[in-house]
Amino acid sequence: MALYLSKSGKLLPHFKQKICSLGMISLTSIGSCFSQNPPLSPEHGKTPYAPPSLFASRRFGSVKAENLASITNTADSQALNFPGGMVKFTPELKFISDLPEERIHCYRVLDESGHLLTSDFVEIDKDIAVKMYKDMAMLQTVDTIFYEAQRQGRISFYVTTAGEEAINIASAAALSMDDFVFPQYREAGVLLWRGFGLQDLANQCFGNVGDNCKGRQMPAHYGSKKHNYFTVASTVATQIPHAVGAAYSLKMEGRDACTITYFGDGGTSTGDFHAAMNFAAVLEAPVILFCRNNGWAISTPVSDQFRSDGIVVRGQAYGIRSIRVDGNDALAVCSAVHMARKMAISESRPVLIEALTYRAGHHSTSDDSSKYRPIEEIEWWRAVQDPVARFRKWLEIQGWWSCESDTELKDRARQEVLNAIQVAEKMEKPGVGEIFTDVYDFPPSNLRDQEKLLRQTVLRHQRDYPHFQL
Ligand SMILES: Cc1ncc(C[n+]2csc(CCOP(=O)(O)OP(=O)(O)O)c2C)c(N)n1
Ligand SMILES: [Mg+2]
Repeated sequence: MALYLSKSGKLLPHFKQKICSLGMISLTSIGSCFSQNPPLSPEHGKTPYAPPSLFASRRFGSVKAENLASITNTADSQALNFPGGMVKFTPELKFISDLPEERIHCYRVLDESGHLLTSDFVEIDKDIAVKMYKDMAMLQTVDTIFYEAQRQGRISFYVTTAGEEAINIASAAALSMDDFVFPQYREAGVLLWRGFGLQDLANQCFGNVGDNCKGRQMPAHYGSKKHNYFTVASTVATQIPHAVGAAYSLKMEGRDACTITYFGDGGTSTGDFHAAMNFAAVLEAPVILFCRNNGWAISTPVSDQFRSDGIVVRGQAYGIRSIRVDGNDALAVCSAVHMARKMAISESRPVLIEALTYRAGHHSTSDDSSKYRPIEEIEWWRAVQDPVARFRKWLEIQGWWSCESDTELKDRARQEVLNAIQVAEKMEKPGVGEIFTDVYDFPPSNLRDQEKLLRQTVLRHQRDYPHFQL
């Protein structure tokens, strides 16, 4: 522990505080704050040592014990010198309200017809904008065809990103490849943006020898070390504390990178979410906590999950800067993540983003959402709030996209995805023995016994396990 802390103490010079006013912080004011930050040195290990004061900064100021006497005698007797900082007294017997008079507003850049509503956003150039649109359209195609493949019995499970394409692609576009991603399971687009190919996606879903998870994961539970994308774990919200811990280690190493973790509204109903929020705030970890509030946790609506004004208000409760954005507006998402990343790294702090969106598909292939929500609700979101159509309209207004390019893109995307599926389907499955590799150099006796038993079972019932390679 001592070594751990002394190591992190050396990094403090990289994370000098900038003074920003508390309260509302606009994109423009953040931008101007950044220029005050010293650039990170590439040779982090060689930074001159500064006395460790791991969390020197943004705490409520506390008064040292040796100064207590002078405070009590001279200073404001209407304040309590509490260990967590000075607190003013009040003669009013008044409780803090449970709900604010007005809900936190939602930051939006594009209206439904693709027109700009503000100039307060991070501009992107044509190449990036067109790639964003192409990847969003590709993600839709992948979802449609993989979903159909599951319905045809070719893969066992699938989960789509339908309705959340802007969250996937626009957030990915605002990150650096050095940033580490800790996904829930509805963020395959982030991986696509980073260069994980269609064949890689298909191989994973078919669990064949080309799958870098060696067939050990459920379909759509991707992971890629090369792309700094941690493997999806079905257990909701376990990735949030992992992202905070990893962010803290990036900070200790003085890396010019942050982590981002995605989770749904349902994820915030877990203990892991709250523990992670508190750790992130106290450790001042450079992590972006990205909540996809899509209205539903399988069949549980958000109104049955929490009574607060959504997720965004929890940021302040934990001492974390936060923003609510329109998750179906690619420019709003991209701007918010871009600024959050800057704040996370240059100020060494966590940032919470709540993106309002809608799960436009079923929860997964194991679900039928028409059983618990009105079809009209789904149709309205699909027709009026489609994030891909909205971004396309903006591209067309910019003169960067046309009907012809759209038709060509979608035809090609369909062909490429179908081709990837056909190739993946024909590839062999990994050998049975692979289930037992990669954890121990020398597997313990219980695992060796299990492997023996498995091989015997497959041999005895070969007709039931046609794909098992012994
Ligand atoms: C710890 C845990 N509890 C319950 C489940 C079952 N489960 C799987 S997904 C899910 C809903 C998650 O909803 P949300 O976080 O809003 O994500 P969304 O599916 O809406 O993207 C639940 C309860 C689980 N996988 N893990
Ligand atoms: Mg949800």
